[in-house]
Amino acid sequence: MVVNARQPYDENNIFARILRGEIPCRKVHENAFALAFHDINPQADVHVLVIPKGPYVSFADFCVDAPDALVTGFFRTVADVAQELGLVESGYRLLANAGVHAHQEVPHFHVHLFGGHALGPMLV
Ligand code: DGP
Repeated sequence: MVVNARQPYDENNIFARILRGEIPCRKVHENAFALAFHDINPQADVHVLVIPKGPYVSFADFCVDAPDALVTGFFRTVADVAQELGLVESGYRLLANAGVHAHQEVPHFHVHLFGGHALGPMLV
């Protein structure tokens, strides 16, 4: 099932449930803005998801609807997580799937953080 960018926020989506502590995750970092945890189906040696603490389906929803402090705090947290995981010197990749064409599966905005080895070129 992929996400239609115009769908309303589903309070029972899997990441909402992880945020509420109803489903366990391998936590990497948590603060007032975001939660970072390992992807259940890693596509790289390091594959971490960073999700904002708020009801946003897509990247667009987040950028338009979230308060400035949350947008800033979220993206600073992504950078902090990359630093804490030791990825900054070697490099890493950020990716956010948005909507049907990008095959977004979980209807809670999230950033994928990939690293830990030399990554292949971006394929579309
Ligand atoms: P996307 O296609 O961008 O919506 O990717 C969703 C990612 O979420 C996918 O890489 C697998 C991951 N995922 C799905 N369910 C769970 C879960 O219950 N726990 C964790 N840790 N990751 C999950």
